[in-house]
Amino acid sequence: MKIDDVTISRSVIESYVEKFLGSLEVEVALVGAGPSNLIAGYYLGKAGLKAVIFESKLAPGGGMWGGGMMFNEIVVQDDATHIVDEMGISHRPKGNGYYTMDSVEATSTIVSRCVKAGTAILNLIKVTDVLFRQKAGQSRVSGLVINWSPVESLELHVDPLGISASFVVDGTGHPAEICRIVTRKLDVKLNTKTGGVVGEMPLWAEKGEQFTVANTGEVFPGLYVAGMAANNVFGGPRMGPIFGGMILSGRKVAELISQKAKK
Ligand code: 48F
Repeated sequence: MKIDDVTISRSVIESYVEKFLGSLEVEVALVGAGPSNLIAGYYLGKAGLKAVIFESKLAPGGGMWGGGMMFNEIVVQDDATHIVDEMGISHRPKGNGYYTMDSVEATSTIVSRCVKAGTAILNLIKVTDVLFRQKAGQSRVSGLVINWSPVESLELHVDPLGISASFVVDGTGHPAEICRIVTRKLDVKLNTKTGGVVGEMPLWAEKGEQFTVANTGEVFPGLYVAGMAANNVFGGPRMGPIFGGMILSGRKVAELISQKAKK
């Protein structure tokens, strides 16, 4: 077979543009391809919702690849092993309901399952702002403002593009970037005890794991939080290299949005 460079280029550009155009008007736009949003993307795709994840870095997976202090193993507890089994990730019992997973196998598997379920991941795109509109007399987050990550990191003066979404999920992890943007730019209150981003507490795995799942949900009309962002926004502790909470949070946000989308 004769290989033609221009055909390779055209194929890449056409397929990417098709994927990108398909992401301009979605039911769910998820910010950050960490474990919570990847699991959410998998369940949203399975439920038949049109969803897309924007990830600012080259590799999706967030803080899951590196295990604990670069020992590339992570822990999952009994509560979440049914989801890990559904994904097809191997795990080894460590006693008392704890299991370890190879973090590379776990991360690559959830990335793959998310995309194969129909949720596209657009990497190297940074979300820099939200669309904010009135709908039925109510202010709501109704989309995202995006730009190529290198444009942002090089501080190039290039205008971004907007995409529309019925639901936005802040899954940006520790920084909770989207909630911070909303509180910084708009005169609105989040559904938290202070009305703003309360701030993350020090490490306490047991409390942090429960807190993540309990506080996953809508924080402002149209804006949801999942994973570590939920702990930061609502003022819960971090948890270190245990991932059951992230996994359950991802599934919960997908369920909440799927139920609302049906209405
Ligand atoms: O931090 P991250 O892995 O989010 P998570 O799903 O999981 C947290 C755990 O990894 C770990 C933990 C568990 O014990 O505490 O930290 O809550 O992934 C967040 C992703 O969001 C991307 C970022 O590059 C990372 O991959 N991200 C952050 N800000 C933006 C963004 C942005 N403005 N636009 C696009 N992507």
